Amino acid sequence: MSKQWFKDAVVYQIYPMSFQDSNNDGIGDLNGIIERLPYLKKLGIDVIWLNPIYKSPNKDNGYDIADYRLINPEYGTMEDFNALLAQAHKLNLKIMMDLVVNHTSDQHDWFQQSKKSTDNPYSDYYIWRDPKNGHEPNNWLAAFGGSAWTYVPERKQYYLHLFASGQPDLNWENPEVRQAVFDIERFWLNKGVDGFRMDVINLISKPEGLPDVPEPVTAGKTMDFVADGHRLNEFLLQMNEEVLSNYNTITVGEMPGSTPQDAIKYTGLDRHELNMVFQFEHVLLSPNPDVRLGKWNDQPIKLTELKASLNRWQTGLDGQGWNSLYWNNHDQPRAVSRFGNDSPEYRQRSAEMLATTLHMMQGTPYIYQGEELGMTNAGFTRLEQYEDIESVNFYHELVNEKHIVDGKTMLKYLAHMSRDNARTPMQWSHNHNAGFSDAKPWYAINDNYSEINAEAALSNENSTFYYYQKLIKLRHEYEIIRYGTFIPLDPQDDEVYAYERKYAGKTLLVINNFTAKTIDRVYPPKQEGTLLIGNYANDQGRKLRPYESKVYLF
Ligand code: TEU
Ligand code: CA
Repeated sequence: MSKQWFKDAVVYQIYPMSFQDSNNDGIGDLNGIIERLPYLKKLGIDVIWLNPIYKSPNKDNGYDIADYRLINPEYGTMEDFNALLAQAHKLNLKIMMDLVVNHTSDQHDWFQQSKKSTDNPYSDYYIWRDPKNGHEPNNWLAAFGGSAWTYVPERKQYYLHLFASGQPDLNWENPEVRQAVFDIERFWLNKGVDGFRMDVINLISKPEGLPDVPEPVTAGKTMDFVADGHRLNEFLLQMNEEVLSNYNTITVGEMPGSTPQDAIKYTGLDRHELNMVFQFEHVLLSPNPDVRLGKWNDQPIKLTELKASLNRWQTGLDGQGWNSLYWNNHDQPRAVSRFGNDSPEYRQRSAEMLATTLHMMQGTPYIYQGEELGMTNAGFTRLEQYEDIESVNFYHELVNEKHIVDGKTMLKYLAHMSRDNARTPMQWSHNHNAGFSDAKPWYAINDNYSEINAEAALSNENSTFYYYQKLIKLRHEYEIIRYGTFIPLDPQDDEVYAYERKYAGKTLLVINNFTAKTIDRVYPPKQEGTLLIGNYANDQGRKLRPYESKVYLF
């Protein structure tokens, strides 16, 4: 297994809007992040992934960029950004930017020009098509509801947007568009940023001729149909050759719908494309049985299915590609609420159990802000509490327009799956507004902040924070955790997730009880050796207590 620094790293994801407000306008900002760098250093992470901080009308919270070279004024100035980068580097922390180049905002100057006529310098920057029999050019559906096409009278044409209408897709077939993207990358890399997380990068090459999706039931089907297009490898290779290979970067491709086979193509060392994929299979395992409802459901994922999926990625990429490891991010519900048990009794143990399961795998672990405190879902019960474009649009589409589901049920689905669950402000202390801001925060703070907060965690040596700190330290210390081969144990067991890692004659045995019960398990050939980490005191051998985790080295 070849060794590169990104394989030894642990990434911490910051959603700037909700991390720390420094000037008391209720919105998190860059200076707020600077204030909290010592906290991240203490946790022990290596890389910070910043969600988009560029100028944006924020229809999709920064994933609609109006200018790639400007900082959104709400977050501060370019000077603030330079200071953040310098401070981070001083602490030996790297900064990874979010690069959103499948689409721009409709407010971007390129689009403002492009939509004016069919013959201007930017007319071919986006994907324009004539109407077909007076209608949309094909049956594709947008990820945030409705058709993926919007009509513009000036051009008498439709433009494609796989997400909201305010997020027109760039035309990567146009070589000028590719050069424009490469220039943006150089701009940030020349400033000294350490790499990019590339938003939905597997959607940039559209299928030739833009044919109909065979079964157009959901936006998800459209996305799967478009994903991993025939020119994707070529575009990524060109990007690598012309830009990335000239810098020492970390590059992560966000790739909904990709398979392990696809991932090897993008991250294989001999391929010179990307360092790692950020895949979606395990977070999409509980779709609604009614396909029209897509991801909206309130059901837990079956452990055997979860194991099968993660095991397939672990063994599939071993020695050939590289995984990102994550339970949650700004698009997913909180890990402990979805995969663990967020009741007061089991919240801490199950959060630590999930962390153990993930951090002992092969790949680069990602911690989403607040996960290290065991932060939970928001607990919203009314539509007015939601802000996310996906949640709000789908409520209206599925409840009011299509009458596929009733409002009460949809609210249950949102409480379980909405992206807003992860977007409530970071809980720093039990003080007013959880120490996030002195002003009214832009978004509701979870009621449980007086109990779950960083200050409390830091003053308790047995907190989840210090458990994460220990996991990170172990990864940095033990090559077997970073490079060991992954061997699944007992895939049929629907209560325990156990696996082994093997490296240089050593074995790591990782055991995780996913239930609230005390159960009994024996893992041959031996369950002994040194206990590297566990979330209960006094190892009881074959007896596994509720949400117990333990890791042996022998
Ligand atoms: O997400 C891509 C994506 O496909 C989804 O996770 C999507 O957000 C949705 O949750 C599917 O149900 C990326 C970003 O992470 C997300 O925040 C953006 O909204 C999206 O791309 C568009 O840029
Ligand atoms: Ca602020």
